[in-house]
Amino acid sequence: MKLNPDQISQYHQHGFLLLTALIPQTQLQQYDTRFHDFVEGKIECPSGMKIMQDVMVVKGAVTAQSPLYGVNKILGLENDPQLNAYSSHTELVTAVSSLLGDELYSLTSNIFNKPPGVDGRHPMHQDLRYFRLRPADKIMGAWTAILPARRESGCLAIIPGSHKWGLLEHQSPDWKYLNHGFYGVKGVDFGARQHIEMEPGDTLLFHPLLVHGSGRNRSAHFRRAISVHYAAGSRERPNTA
Ligand SMILES: O=C(O)CCC(=O)C(=O)O
Repeated sequence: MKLNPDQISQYHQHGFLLLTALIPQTQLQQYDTRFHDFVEGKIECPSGMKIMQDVMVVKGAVTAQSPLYGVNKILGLENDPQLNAYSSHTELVTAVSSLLGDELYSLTSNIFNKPPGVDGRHPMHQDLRYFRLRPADKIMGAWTAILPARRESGCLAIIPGSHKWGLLEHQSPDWKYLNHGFYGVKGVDFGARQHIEMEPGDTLLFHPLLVHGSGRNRSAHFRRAISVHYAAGSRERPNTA
């Protein structure tokens, strides 16, 4: 889907753009079935793919009633053609190309699974904290709901315009159960936070400096999404030699 000038200026102004019903249900179903197959051990993970357990399950605070209830995310979808098909989905790539240009690389890709019964919060953070590539404007995240994402089930929350704040200091929040590698921004007032409720197929494009995170799943349902971060061909890797 080629973005129109209004959508492009919305992205630049607010640091995000919500595209409703971008990915069709048939595709979402395929990603979801594949996710189940990996988590349930029906197929082996290819190299580079990792299934991460939720910290509460790892620490024994919660007993997962099935493998699906114990998984926080699958990362590294690139070597599985069926899940990697998401990052080359024509509608998504065309939308992202409207902002980053035609030469795109996948930096990271994940399926985020937020089961009922675990804390599962994702602290408010900026994705650039995790990337060495620069400039920030040449990187973009895409996050598509596979299952409905409601406030009650821990949908994404964002602070509009925060992509203009530069890279903020991050720290490990003082939470009893914090999933591995999760950091949160320090000293930020979350009062302007907006919750982005999404239907399956809805897709959020967001700038890597946009402050965002997600809350606890207080519902009886899973919240699940597939995500990729793109980098434009014209980005640079800092010389670390
Ligand atoms: O899915 C979530 O709960 C958080 C995702 C996120 O923070 C990200 O994609 O950077």
